[in-house]
Amino acid sequence: MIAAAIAIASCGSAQEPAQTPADGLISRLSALVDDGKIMYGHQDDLMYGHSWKLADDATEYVQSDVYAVCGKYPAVYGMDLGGIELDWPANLDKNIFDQMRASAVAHHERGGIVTFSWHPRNPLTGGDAWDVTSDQVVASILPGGEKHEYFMGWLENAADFLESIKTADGETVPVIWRPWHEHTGSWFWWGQKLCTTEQYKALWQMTYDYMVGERALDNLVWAYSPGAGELTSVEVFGERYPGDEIIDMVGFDCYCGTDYERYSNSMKNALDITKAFAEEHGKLMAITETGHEGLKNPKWWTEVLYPVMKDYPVSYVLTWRNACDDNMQHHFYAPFPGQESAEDFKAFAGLEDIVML
Ligand code: BMA
Repeated sequence: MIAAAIAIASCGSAQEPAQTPADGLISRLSALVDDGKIMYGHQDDLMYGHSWKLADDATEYVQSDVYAVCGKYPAVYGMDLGGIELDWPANLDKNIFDQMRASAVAHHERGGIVTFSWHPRNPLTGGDAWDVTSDQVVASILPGGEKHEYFMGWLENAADFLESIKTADGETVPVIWRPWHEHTGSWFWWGQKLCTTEQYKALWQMTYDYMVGERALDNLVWAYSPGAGELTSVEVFGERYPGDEIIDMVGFDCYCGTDYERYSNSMKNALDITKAFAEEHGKLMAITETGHEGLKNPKWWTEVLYPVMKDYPVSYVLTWRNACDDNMQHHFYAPFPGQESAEDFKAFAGLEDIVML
């Protein structure tokens, strides 16, 4: 357990305002970074794995490919809200929202940290998050746009869900909330070529004003994460940054192909830029998404990933999901028993500065 290492900072004195769940999480994250620790995270870890899927009626969240390999859970558990906007019972990757909520609580109660991204569908065309056929989508949902009222209903659904993640005692679970990610690329409808800098920033402001201003959600740690491929400078990193009043954590998404040297270079570049920006703005930093699809290098964890990140003050590194669908058996980013990088992952998870649960 990491409970001792990431114990929640004690509450303020009687005169000070009570600490919000988000403040408590920021304190935990900062303490870990100060201690030189990096948490390992895995997307959808408790929902399914390479060859299993949680039963629809399951109420316990104990199965995990990562646990099966090393006997420990990831410290950070990522999930995605895609589909919540349309009242779907399950998200875009078939995870039942009620089970996502319950597993987030279970993970929190084990001492872990939860993060949510969001791949909402396209509110203008009706397509998915990757539908970039129109560059008017962000414009259409901002105040005054034809889809504004409609989209506010989507934000309401997302806020309802994030607010509803509570323990049996009624304690709201803090989460790292990471909407509008990889916006430096142009593959999502909120991407670089699909809206102007002002529109992108206005989208964040509208999201924040609604969730924090209007709904008073106090459990969100707000994360900003461009795609690493486009990060040529600290200025590019900050170009569409929504502002210090909104953002608590900065990071980036960076994937590894079969050219490991190329990956190391782009990670180093993104880490240097993110670190400089984080220090300048006094923010936490993380590797919000990474991974090597199919883990074809048996030493990927200790010889590729770890060396490049170990000397940076990153609070966590999250690898993407282990898809279980028959046609997506190649799409995995954490090992499972027997996978060729499993032994190496065990060694990685056992390193002194890597935090697991
Ligand atoms: C992508 C892929 C997709 C998935 C999406 C949202 O990177 O894994 O299969 O639907 O993330 O989780």
